[in-house]
Amino acid sequence: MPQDTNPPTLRVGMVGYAFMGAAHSLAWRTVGRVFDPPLRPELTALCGRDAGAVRAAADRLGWAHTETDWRALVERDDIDLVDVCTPGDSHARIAVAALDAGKHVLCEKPLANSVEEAEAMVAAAERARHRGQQAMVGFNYRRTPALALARRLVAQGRLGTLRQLRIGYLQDWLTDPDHPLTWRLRREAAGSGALGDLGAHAVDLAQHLSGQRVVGVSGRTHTFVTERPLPDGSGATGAVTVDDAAQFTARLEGGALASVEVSRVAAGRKNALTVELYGDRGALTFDLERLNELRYHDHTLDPAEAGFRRIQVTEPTHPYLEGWWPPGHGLGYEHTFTHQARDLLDHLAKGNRPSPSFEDGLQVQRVLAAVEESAASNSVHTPV
Ligand code: SOE
Repeated sequence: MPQDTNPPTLRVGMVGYAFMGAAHSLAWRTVGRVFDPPLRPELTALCGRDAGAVRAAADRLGWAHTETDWRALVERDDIDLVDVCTPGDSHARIAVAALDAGKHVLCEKPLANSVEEAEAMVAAAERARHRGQQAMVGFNYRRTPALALARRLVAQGRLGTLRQLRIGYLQDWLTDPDHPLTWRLRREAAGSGALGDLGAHAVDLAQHLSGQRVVGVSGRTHTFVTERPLPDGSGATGAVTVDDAAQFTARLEGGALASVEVSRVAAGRKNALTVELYGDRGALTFDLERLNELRYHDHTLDPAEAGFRRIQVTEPTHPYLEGWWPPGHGLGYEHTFTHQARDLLDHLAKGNRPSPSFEDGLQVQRVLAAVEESAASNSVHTPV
């Protein structure tokens, strides 16, 4: 629980206030009430294009000032960190300008819409680091306590040599062909579909949990609904230019094999992120729909007694749990963002490079681009 001291402040400016903006706002407000961060975030200014809407969002989410132009936000003298929660097509512009203006940056995932944009962001982060500013990309699921525990167990060798990873991230909000053609369905705004949005989490988790980079992929993407109604209600339709679903296999540098499946058309699956890790000494499984649990199998035990057991990840000795509730009371999706804020504040206070860095975000982008290339080359072998 927080101590009664007054740490220095970190004045935050945020661009975007929809789903992710709301999640980040709650995190910035909560982090100092639960943990004891070395910097105290101040919700200084919120930016959005519509003056009335951004003011209403600022009042609701607790921001002091508003801006309608992100350029004005990044130039403000009373901002230390810019939090980028906009669609992917503006990440690079805003993050590079903010870093060049001497601000720290937190940027939502995926880092960018292309490898080129991500490279420019890494170059800006490198320049900024020499001046003392840091950049981090927001892969929030790393901060789910059960997945942080999974990483700890893998690093301790409890699974032995990792052989196979299976990661699924399935949603169903695009199952209905009448779902409108919003920005997430347009390549120029979103970069890609389920692959970039959900596959980015899967790739980051595969690499983060295993401690190994992806070195080769073979993939397939598909758009099941190719035309959707325009969001203006006119009745006209437009072309969907991103994938609805993607599947790929990958080889990791340590020799493990991974298979990844992502979808926005998996009827009945709302936000089903599942992770399975298999090594020669044990295995772990996780399901975001039961996010306070991790299942662990110790393969070194007598087979007569071995088997998956459920670890309830709510002990104060589990990652991030020391600040929260007594054992068994459980956390949710939004807490991952609070943990992200806590870790970032720690890194900033120590002057460390935060993790995941923009370099990590670029690596994920390269893997996603390789999957798209593989899918486009469509090397299909027909059974004869
Ligand atoms: C939408 O598919 C979305 O909000 C993603 O953009 C998030 O990263 C994921 O956490 C939940 O689903």
